[in-house]
Amino acid sequence: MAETASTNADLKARVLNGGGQAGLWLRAEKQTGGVGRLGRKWESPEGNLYCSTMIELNPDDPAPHTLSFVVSLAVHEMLKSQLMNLTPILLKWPNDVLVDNAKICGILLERVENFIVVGIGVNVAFAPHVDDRATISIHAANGKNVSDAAEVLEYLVEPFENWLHQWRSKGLAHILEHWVKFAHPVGSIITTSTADGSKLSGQFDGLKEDGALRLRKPDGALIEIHAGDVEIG
Ligand code: BT5
Repeated sequence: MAETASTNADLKARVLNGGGQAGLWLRAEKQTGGVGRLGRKWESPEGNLYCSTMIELNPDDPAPHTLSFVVSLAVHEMLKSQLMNLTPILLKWPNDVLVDNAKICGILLERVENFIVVGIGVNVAFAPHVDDRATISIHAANGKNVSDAAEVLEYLVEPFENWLHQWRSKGLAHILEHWVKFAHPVGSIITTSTADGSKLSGQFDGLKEDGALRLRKPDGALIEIHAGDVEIG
């Protein structure tokens, strides 16, 4: 579609109206009300990828919030093809994909009934300026031979379906094993902030088997973080 407020909002409404359909993708050329986590804004000018899909949960699936690792791995694979392996791509807990330490993609998971609506924004042509972090686009990172947003989605769907299948058939441990290979290394200094505004710094100590982040504080104490944001350094 040409324009919408938010592709996630559209698919959530669709589920609520009884139109939930696993595997359906929706893409908009631009969004007038793009959203991030915790009510934050997702800058959505024309030229970038804004898309959402639906996953219908099965009783045997791993915990739904761990789909953030599935989506990050799929975006990582798509970006590798777009950036021709020239530029470092880093996965940052829980759902960020960084290129040259700048944010190139945002992932939003929202549950409605028995569906998870997965929203993915990728900066293709433009890196919008935001106050609180560095941003980058595929175009800025690559320079030439850049796909347009519709093509980028084509490069994303197959890895997404593939990692989703592995999440279901091989389990979360398998997904996390791959995720950590592309993430900030164990021992990296990180600062976590949680929704109540509290911050903690220490060393990244890997992931727990449920996907929680382990943070080693300077006094040696090990803390588990289940939700929040991470800054590297
Ligand atoms: C996210 O939230 O990163 C999830 C963004 C999901 C966007 C997709 S687009 C398709 C679908 N429809 C929607 O309405 N949403 C989804 P969070 O981790 O909370 O990060 C939000 C923060 O990223 C903002 O506070 C800014 O600092 C930064 N930001 C906003 N727009 C950006 C952009 N285009 N590129 C890079 N960073 C951005």
